[in-house]
Amino acid sequence: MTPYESAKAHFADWNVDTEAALAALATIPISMHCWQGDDVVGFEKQTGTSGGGIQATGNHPGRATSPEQLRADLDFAYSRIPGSHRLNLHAIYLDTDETPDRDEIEFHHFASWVDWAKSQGIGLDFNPTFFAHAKADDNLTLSHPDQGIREFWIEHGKRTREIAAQMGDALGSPAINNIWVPDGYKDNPIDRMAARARLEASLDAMLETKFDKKRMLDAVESKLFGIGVEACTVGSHEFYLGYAIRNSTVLCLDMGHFHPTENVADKLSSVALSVDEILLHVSRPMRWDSDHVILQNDDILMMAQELVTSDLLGRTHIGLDFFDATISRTAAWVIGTRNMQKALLRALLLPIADLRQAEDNLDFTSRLVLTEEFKDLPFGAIWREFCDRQNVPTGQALFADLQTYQNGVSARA
Ligand code: RNT
Ligand code: ZN
Repeated sequence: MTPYESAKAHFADWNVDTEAALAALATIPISMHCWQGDDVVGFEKQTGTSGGGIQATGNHPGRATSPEQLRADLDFAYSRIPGSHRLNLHAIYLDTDETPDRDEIEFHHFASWVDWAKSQGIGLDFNPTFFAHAKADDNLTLSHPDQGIREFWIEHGKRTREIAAQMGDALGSPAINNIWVPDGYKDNPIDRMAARARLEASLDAMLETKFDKKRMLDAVESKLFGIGVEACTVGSHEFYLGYAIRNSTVLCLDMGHFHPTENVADKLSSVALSVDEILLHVSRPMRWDSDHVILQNDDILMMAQELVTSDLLGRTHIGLDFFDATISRTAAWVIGTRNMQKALLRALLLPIADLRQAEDNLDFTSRLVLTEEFKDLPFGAIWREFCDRQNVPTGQALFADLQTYQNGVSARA
Protein backbone atom coordinates (compact mmCIF):
# COMPACT_ATOMS: atom_id res chain seq x y z
CA MET A 1 0.00 0.00 0.00
CA THR A 2 1.31 3.46 -0.90
CA PRO A 3 1.14 6.21 1.73
CA TYR A 4 -1.71 7.72 -0.28
CA GLU A 5 -3.72 4.50 -0.34
CA SER A 6 -3.27 4.14 3.38
CA ALA A 7 -4.30 7.75 4.00
CA LYS A 8 -7.26 7.34 1.66
CA ALA A 9 -8.43 4.41 3.78
CA HIS A 10 -8.13 6.45 6.99
CA PHE A 11 -10.36 9.15 5.55
CA ALA A 12 -12.76 6.56 4.07
CA ASP A 13 -13.28 5.24 7.61
CA TRP A 14 -15.04 8.55 8.26
CA ASN A 15 -16.83 8.50 4.90
CA VAL A 16 -14.59 11.17 3.46
CA ASP A 17 -13.78 10.67 -0.22
CA THR A 18 -10.22 11.83 -0.89
CA GLU A 19 -10.61 11.46 -4.66
CA ALA A 20 -13.53 13.88 -4.64
CA ALA A 21 -11.49 16.32 -2.56
CA LEU A 22 -8.54 16.14 -4.96
CA ALA A 23 -10.80 16.62 -7.96
CA ALA A 24 -12.45 19.63 -6.34
CA LEU A 25 -9.15 21.23 -5.38
CA ALA A 26 -7.84 20.91 -8.93
CA THR A 27 -10.64 23.19 -10.18
CA ILE A 28 -10.01 26.10 -7.80
CA PRO A 29 -7.87 28.86 -9.30
CA ILE A 30 -5.94 31.18 -7.02
CA SER A 31 -5.15 34.66 -8.29
CA MET A 32 -1.53 35.20 -7.45
CA HIS A 33 -0.56 38.84 -6.99
CA CYS A 34 2.28 40.11 -9.18
CA TRP A 35 3.47 42.57 -6.52
CA GLN A 36 5.10 39.98 -4.24
CA GLY A 37 7.78 39.69 -6.93
CA ASP A 38 9.11 43.25 -6.76
CA ASP A 39 7.89 44.80 -3.49
CA VAL A 40 5.02 46.70 -5.18
CA VAL A 41 7.35 48.89 -7.24
CA GLY A 42 6.11 48.26 -10.80
CA PHE A 43 7.62 49.35 -14.12
CA GLU A 44 6.62 52.93 -14.60
CA LYS A 45 9.67 54.92 -15.61
CA GLN A 46 9.16 57.27 -12.68
CA THR A 47 8.66 55.38 -9.44
CA GLY A 48 8.98 56.03 -5.77
CA THR A 49 7.83 54.01 -2.83
CA SER A 50 4.44 52.39 -2.86
CA GLY A 51 2.88 54.95 -0.49
CA GLY A 52 -0.71 55.01 0.63
CA GLY A 53 0.06 53.17 3.83
CA ILE A 54 1.28 49.98 2.15
CA GLN A 55 4.89 49.04 2.47
CA ALA A 56 7.13 46.08 1.75
CA THR A 57 9.93 45.85 4.28
CA GLY A 58 13.25 44.08 3.72
CA ASN A 59 15.92 43.99 1.06
CA HIS A 60 16.42 40.35 0.12
CA PRO A 61 18.52 39.99 -3.05
CA GLY A 62 16.83 39.14 -6.33
CA ARG A 63 13.99 41.64 -6.66
CA ALA A 64 12.62 41.55 -10.21
CA THR A 65 13.31 44.87 -11.89
CA SER A 66 11.89 44.27 -15.38
CA PRO A 67 8.80 42.57 -16.79
CA GLU A 68 11.04 39.83 -18.19
CA GLN A 69 12.51 39.08 -14.79
CA LEU A 70 9.11 39.16 -13.13
CA ARG A 71 7.69 36.76 -15.70
CA ALA A 72 10.66 34.43 -15.28
CA ASP A 73 10.07 34.41 -11.52
CA LEU A 74 6.36 33.83 -12.07
CA ASP A 75 7.03 30.97 -14.48
CA PHE A 76 9.16 29.33 -11.84
CA ALA A 77 6.57 29.90 -9.09
CA TYR A 78 3.66 28.53 -11.14
CA SER A 79 5.72 25.48 -12.04
CA ARG A 80 6.01 24.65 -8.33
CA ILE A 81 2.34 25.26 -7.52
CA PRO A 82 -0.08 22.46 -8.43
CA GLY A 83 -3.12 23.35 -10.53
CA SER A 84 -3.81 26.18 -12.95
CA HIS A 85 -4.10 29.68 -11.65
CA ARG A 86 -4.35 33.38 -12.40
CA LEU A 87 -2.14 36.44 -12.19
CA ASN A 88 -3.32 39.66 -10.57
CA LEU A 89 -1.62 42.64 -12.22
CA HIS A 90 -1.55 46.25 -11.10
CA ALA A 91 -1.63 49.12 -13.58
CA ILE A 92 1.94 50.15 -12.62
CA TYR A 93 3.17 46.86 -14.13
CA LEU A 94 2.84 48.09 -17.70
CA ASP A 95 5.41 46.75 -20.17
CA THR A 96 6.31 49.44 -22.69
CA ASP A 97 8.97 51.93 -23.72
CA GLU A 98 6.30 54.60 -23.72
CA THR A 99 5.77 56.72 -20.63
CA PRO A 100 2.02 57.17 -20.30
CA ASP A 101 0.77 58.82 -17.14
CA ARG A 102 -1.90 56.92 -15.24
CA ASP A 103 -4.69 58.68 -17.14
CA GLU A 104 -3.13 57.67 -20.47
CA ILE A 105 -2.60 53.91 -20.15
CA GLU A 106 -4.03 51.63 -22.82
CA PHE A 107 -4.39 47.94 -23.48
CA HIS A 108 -1.34 47.78 -25.73
CA HIS A 109 0.87 48.75 -22.77
CA PHE A 110 -0.06 45.38 -21.26
CA ALA A 111 -0.07 43.29 -24.45
CA SER A 112 3.06 41.34 -23.49
CA TRP A 113 1.36 40.19 -20.28
CA VAL A 114 -1.64 38.99 -22.23
CA ASP A 115 0.53 37.09 -24.70
CA TRP A 116 2.44 35.51 -21.84
CA ALA A 117 -0.76 34.61 -19.96
CA LYS A 118 -2.16 33.02 -23.11
CA SER A 119 0.96 30.95 -23.64
CA GLN A 120 0.91 29.78 -20.02
CA GLY A 121 -2.85 29.16 -19.82
CA ILE A 122 -3.16 31.67 -16.99
CA GLY A 123 -6.11 34.04 -16.43
CA LEU A 124 -5.47 37.71 -15.64
CA ASP A 125 -6.97 40.06 -13.07
CA PHE A 126 -6.27 43.75 -12.87
CA ASN A 127 -6.17 46.77 -10.54
CA PRO A 128 -6.04 50.50 -11.03
CA THR A 129 -3.09 51.92 -9.08
CA PHE A 130 -4.19 54.84 -6.92
CA PHE A 131 -0.91 55.16 -5.03
CA ALA A 132 2.81 55.87 -5.66
CA HIS A 133 2.04 58.97 -7.71
CA ALA A 134 2.43 62.72 -7.17
CA LYS A 135 -1.33 63.15 -7.46
CA ALA A 136 -1.81 60.71 -4.57
CA ASP A 137 0.69 62.34 -2.22
CA ASP A 138 -2.06 63.76 0.00
CA ASN A 139 -3.45 60.24 0.48
CA LEU A 140 -6.52 61.49 -1.32
CA THR A 141 -7.45 60.44 -4.86
CA LEU A 142 -11.07 59.76 -5.82
CA SER A 143 -12.22 61.71 -2.75
CA HIS A 144 -9.79 64.64 -3.15
CA PRO A 145 -11.44 68.04 -2.67
CA ASP A 146 -9.81 69.19 -5.93
CA GLN A 147 -12.01 68.30 -8.86
CA GLY A 148 -9.07 68.15 -11.27
CA ILE A 149 -7.34 65.51 -9.17
CA ARG A 150 -10.54 63.51 -8.86
CA GLU A 151 -11.00 63.65 -12.62
CA PHE A 152 -7.45 62.46 -13.20
CA TRP A 153 -8.07 59.37 -11.06
CA ILE A 154 -11.53 58.76 -12.51
CA GLU A 155 -9.94 58.67 -15.95
CA HIS A 156 -7.30 56.25 -14.68
CA GLY A 157 -10.00 54.00 -13.28
CA LYS A 158 -12.01 54.07 -16.49
CA ARG A 159 -8.97 53.09 -18.49
CA THR A 160 -8.21 50.14 -16.23
CA ARG A 161 -11.76 48.85 -16.68
CA GLU A 162 -11.39 48.97 -20.45
CA ILE A 163 -7.99 47.26 -20.24
CA ALA A 164 -9.38 44.57 -17.92
CA ALA A 165 -12.29 43.95 -20.29
CA GLN A 166 -9.88 43.49 -23.18
CA MET A 167 -7.81 41.11 -21.08
CA GLY A 168 -10.99 39.17 -20.37
CA ASP A 169 -11.78 39.02 -24.10
CA ALA A 170 -8.31 37.90 -25.03
CA LEU A 171 -8.16 35.15 -22.42
CA GLY A 172 -11.81 34.06 -22.49
CA SER A 173 -12.22 34.54 -18.76
CA PRO A 174 -13.49 37.66 -16.99
CA ALA A 175 -10.79 39.83 -15.42
CA ILE A 176 -11.64 41.28 -12.03
CA ASN A 177 -10.73 44.94 -11.85
CA ASN A 178 -10.34 45.65 -8.13
CA ILE A 179 -10.56 49.19 -6.83
CA TRP A 180 -8.62 50.08 -3.72
CA VAL A 181 -7.89 53.72 -2.92
CA PRO A 182 -5.68 54.87 -0.05
CA ASP A 183 -7.90 57.85 0.73
CA GLY A 184 -8.01 58.88 4.34
CA TYR A 185 -6.93 61.29 7.03
CA LYS A 186 -4.13 61.11 9.55
CA ASP A 187 -6.11 63.05 12.11
CA ASN A 188 -9.78 63.42 12.85
CA PRO A 189 -11.49 65.03 9.88
CA ILE A 190 -14.27 67.55 10.31
CA ASP A 191 -16.32 66.38 7.37
CA ARG A 192 -16.25 62.64 6.82
CA MET A 193 -19.53 62.78 4.97
CA ALA A 194 -18.20 65.17 2.34
CA ALA A 195 -15.20 62.92 1.67
CA ARG A 196 -17.44 59.86 1.36
CA ALA A 197 -19.86 61.68 -0.89
CA ARG A 198 -16.95 62.63 -3.17
CA LEU A 199 -15.67 59.05 -3.23
CA GLU A 200 -19.12 57.78 -4.08
CA ALA A 201 -19.61 60.30 -6.87
CA SER A 202 -16.18 59.47 -8.32
CA LEU A 203 -16.89 55.74 -8.23
CA ASP A 204 -20.23 56.35 -9.92
CA ALA A 205 -18.49 58.30 -12.69
CA MET A 206 -15.78 55.69 -13.05
CA LEU A 207 -18.24 52.78 -13.19
CA GLU A 208 -20.79 54.51 -15.38
CA THR A 209 -20.11 52.41 -18.47
CA LYS A 210 -21.45 48.90 -17.98
CA PHE A 211 -19.40 45.95 -19.12
CA ASP A 212 -20.50 42.43 -19.87
CA LYS A 213 -19.67 40.34 -16.80
CA LYS A 214 -18.15 37.75 -19.05
CA ARG A 215 -15.41 40.27 -19.85
CA MET A 216 -14.77 42.17 -16.65
CA LEU A 217 -16.01 42.37 -13.08
CA ASP A 218 -15.70 45.46 -10.89
CA ALA A 219 -14.67 44.86 -7.28
CA VAL A 220 -14.30 47.33 -4.41
CA GLU A 221 -11.92 46.85 -1.46
CA SER A 222 -12.38 48.45 1.95
CA LYS A 223 -9.79 49.12 4.62
CA LEU A 224 -9.72 49.99 8.29
CA PHE A 225 -6.65 52.21 8.43
CA GLY A 226 -3.14 52.63 7.06
CA ILE A 227 0.03 54.34 8.20
CA GLY A 228 -0.62 58.04 7.68
CA VAL A 229 -4.37 57.56 7.53
CA GLU A 230 -5.01 56.43 11.08
CA ALA A 231 -8.07 58.55 11.87
CA CYS A 232 -10.32 57.91 8.92
CA THR A 233 -10.36 55.72 5.83
CA VAL A 234 -12.90 57.11 3.41
CA GLY A 235 -13.57 53.70 1.82
CA SER A 236 -14.40 51.85 5.01
CA HIS A 237 -16.03 48.42 5.18
CA GLU A 238 -19.49 49.84 5.71
CA PHE A 239 -18.99 52.30 2.86
CA TYR A 240 -18.08 49.60 0.36
CA LEU A 241 -20.50 46.99 1.63
CA GLY A 242 -23.31 49.42 0.92
CA TYR A 243 -21.78 50.53 -2.35
CA ALA A 244 -21.32 46.96 -3.60
CA ILE A 245 -24.90 46.01 -2.70
CA ARG A 246 -26.41 49.09 -4.35
CA ASN A 247 -24.25 48.85 -7.46
CA SER A 248 -23.95 45.09 -7.87
CA THR A 249 -20.17 45.05 -7.76
CA VAL A 250 -18.01 42.31 -6.33
CA LEU A 251 -17.04 42.95 -2.71
CA CYS A 252 -13.38 42.44 -1.83
CA LEU A 253 -12.53 41.37 1.71
CA ASP A 254 -8.84 41.72 2.54
CA MET A 255 -7.93 39.78 5.68
CA GLY A 256 -5.63 42.59 6.82
CA HIS A 257 -8.26 45.30 6.61
CA PHE A 258 -10.22 44.74 9.80
CA HIS A 259 -9.64 45.02 13.52
CA PRO A 260 -7.02 42.38 14.40
CA THR A 261 -9.47 40.38 16.52
CA GLU A 262 -12.21 40.31 13.89
CA ASN A 263 -12.80 36.98 12.19
CA VAL A 264 -12.90 37.75 8.47
CA ALA A 265 -14.07 34.20 7.66
CA ASP A 266 -17.21 34.88 9.67
CA LYS A 267 -18.11 37.73 7.32
CA LEU A 268 -18.43 35.53 4.23
CA SER A 269 -21.84 34.03 4.93
CA SER A 270 -23.17 37.42 6.03
CA VAL A 271 -22.08 39.42 3.01
CA ALA A 272 -22.94 36.56 0.65
CA LEU A 273 -26.60 37.12 1.46
CA SER A 274 -26.35 40.60 -0.04
CA VAL A 275 -23.72 40.48 -2.80
CA ASP A 276 -23.47 37.98 -5.64
CA GLU A 277 -19.72 37.61 -5.74
CA ILE A 278 -16.87 38.04 -3.31
CA LEU A 279 -13.19 38.67 -3.90
CA LEU A 280 -10.74 37.66 -1.20
CA HIS A 281 -7.35 39.13 -0.55
CA VAL A 282 -5.95 36.39 1.60
CA SER A 283 -3.26 37.90 3.75
CA ARG A 284 -1.73 37.62 7.21
CA PRO A 285 -1.85 40.77 9.28
CA MET A 286 0.45 40.84 12.26
CA ARG A 287 -0.77 43.54 14.65
CA TRP A 288 -1.69 45.65 11.59
CA ASP A 289 -2.09 45.23 7.83
CA SER A 290 1.47 43.94 7.61
CA ASP A 291 0.88 41.59 4.65
CA HIS A 292 3.00 38.70 5.90
CA VAL A 293 3.12 35.53 3.79
CA ILE A 294 0.13 33.37 4.66
CA LEU A 295 0.62 30.35 6.88
CA GLN A 296 -1.63 27.39 7.49
CA ASN A 297 -2.92 29.19 10.56
CA ASP A 298 -6.39 29.17 12.07
CA ASP A 299 -7.50 32.28 10.16
CA ILE A 300 -6.71 30.74 6.78
CA LEU A 301 -8.12 27.33 7.71
CA MET A 302 -11.33 28.97 8.89
CA MET A 303 -11.57 31.00 5.70
CA ALA A 304 -11.23 27.88 3.55
CA GLN A 305 -13.67 25.98 5.75
CA GLU A 306 -16.28 28.71 5.38
CA LEU A 307 -15.90 28.70 1.60
CA VAL A 308 -16.59 24.98 1.58
CA THR A 309 -19.29 24.70 4.25
CA SER A 310 -21.19 27.81 3.14
CA ASP A 311 -20.92 26.58 -0.45
CA LEU A 312 -19.30 29.81 -1.62
CA LEU A 313 -16.51 28.49 -3.82
CA GLY A 314 -18.61 29.05 -6.94
CA ARG A 315 -18.97 32.77 -6.28
CA THR A 316 -15.78 33.66 -4.48
CA HIS A 317 -12.63 34.70 -6.29
CA ILE A 318 -9.61 33.81 -4.20
CA GLY A 319 -6.81 36.33 -4.53
CA LEU A 320 -3.71 36.72 -2.42
CA ASP A 321 -2.25 39.91 -1.03
CA PHE A 322 1.02 39.70 0.85
CA PHE A 323 4.50 41.00 0.19
CA ASP A 324 7.57 40.18 2.19
CA ALA A 325 10.94 41.48 1.02
CA THR A 326 12.97 39.81 3.76
CA ILE A 327 12.78 36.35 2.18
CA SER A 328 13.05 34.82 -1.25
CA ARG A 329 10.19 36.43 -3.15
CA THR A 330 9.61 33.36 -5.32
CA ALA A 331 9.56 31.10 -2.27
CA ALA A 332 7.01 33.46 -0.71
CA TRP A 333 4.72 33.07 -3.72
CA VAL A 334 5.10 29.29 -3.84
CA ILE A 335 4.66 28.65 -0.13
CA GLY A 336 1.89 31.21 0.32
CA THR A 337 -0.14 29.98 -2.63
CA ARG A 338 0.34 26.34 -1.67
CA ASN A 339 -0.80 27.20 1.85
CA MET A 340 -4.06 28.55 0.47
CA GLN A 341 -4.51 25.32 -1.45
CA LYS A 342 -3.62 23.23 1.59
CA ALA A 343 -6.23 25.07 3.63
CA LEU A 344 -8.82 24.35 0.94
CA LEU A 345 -7.82 20.70 0.82
CA ARG A 346 -8.12 20.39 4.60
CA ALA A 347 -11.61 21.87 4.38
CA LEU A 348 -12.56 19.53 1.54
CA LEU A 349 -11.40 16.58 3.66
CA LEU A 350 -13.65 17.33 6.63
CA PRO A 351 -16.58 15.02 7.48
CA ILE A 352 -18.99 17.86 6.81
CA ALA A 353 -22.22 15.87 6.83
CA ASP A 354 -21.41 14.41 10.26
CA LEU A 355 -20.32 17.80 11.59
CA ARG A 356 -23.48 19.46 10.36
CA GLN A 357 -25.64 16.75 11.87
CA ALA A 358 -23.91 17.05 15.21
CA GLU A 359 -24.43 20.80 15.16
CA ASP A 360 -28.09 20.52 14.20
CA ASN A 361 -28.58 18.10 17.08
CA LEU A 362 -26.86 20.53 19.44
CA ASP A 363 -24.28 17.80 19.95
CA PHE A 364 -21.36 20.16 20.28
CA THR A 365 -19.27 17.47 21.93
CA SER A 366 -19.25 15.33 18.81
CA ARG A 367 -18.53 18.38 16.71
CA LEU A 368 -15.48 19.13 18.86
CA VAL A 369 -14.27 15.52 18.90
CA LEU A 370 -14.55 15.27 15.12
CA THR A 371 -12.78 18.52 14.26
CA GLU A 372 -9.95 17.75 16.68
CA GLU A 373 -9.51 14.10 15.70
CA PHE A 374 -9.40 15.12 12.07
CA LYS A 375 -6.38 17.28 12.72
CA ASP A 376 -4.41 14.06 13.24
CA LEU A 377 -5.46 12.31 10.03
CA PRO A 378 -2.69 11.84 7.41
CA PHE A 379 -3.40 15.00 5.46
CA GLY A 380 0.21 15.24 4.24
CA ALA A 381 -0.08 12.07 2.18
CA ILE A 382 -3.17 13.40 0.40
CA TRP A 383 -1.47 16.72 -0.37
CA ARG A 384 1.60 14.90 -1.63
CA GLU A 385 -0.54 12.78 -3.92
CA PHE A 386 -2.11 15.96 -5.32
CA CYS A 387 1.35 17.38 -6.06
CA ASP A 388 2.64 14.10 -7.52
CA ARG A 389 -0.31 13.87 -9.89
CA GLN A 390 0.38 17.42 -11.05
CA ASN A 391 4.14 16.82 -11.35
CA VAL A 392 4.98 19.38 -8.72
CA PRO A 393 7.61 18.67 -6.06
CA THR A 394 7.11 18.48 -2.31
CA GLY A 395 9.41 18.19 0.69
CA GLN A 396 13.14 18.13 0.09
CA ALA A 397 12.80 18.36 -3.68
CA LEU A 398 10.78 21.55 -3.29
CA PHE A 399 13.20 22.90 -0.73
CA ALA A 400 16.14 22.34 -3.10
CA ASP A 401 14.28 23.87 -6.06
CA LEU A 402 13.39 27.02 -4.16
CA GLN A 403 16.97 27.46 -3.02
CA THR A 404 18.44 26.84 -6.44
CA TYR A 405 16.13 29.37 -8.05
CA GLN A 406 16.86 31.97 -5.41
CA ASN A 407 20.61 31.44 -5.82
CA GLY A 408 20.17 32.06 -9.54
CA VAL A 409 18.48 35.44 -9.04
CA SER A 410 20.49 36.68 -6.06
CA ALA A 411 23.13 38.26 -8.30
CA ARG A 412 20.59 40.60 -9.91
CA ALA A 413 21.68 44.19 -9.52
C1 RNT B 1 -3.81 47.83 0.31
C2 RNT B 1 -4.70 46.82 -0.34
C3 RNT B 1 -4.44 46.57 -1.79
C4 RNT B 1 -2.98 46.49 -2.13
C5 RNT B 1 -2.70 46.07 -3.54
C6 RNT B 1 -1.28 46.27 -3.92
O1 RNT B 1 -3.92 47.85 1.67
O2 RNT B 1 -4.65 45.62 0.37
O3 RNT B 1 -5.11 45.43 -2.18
O4 RNT B 1 -2.29 45.64 -1.25
O5 RNT B 1 -3.58 46.69 -4.37
ZN1 ZN C 1 -5.70 43.96 -0.55
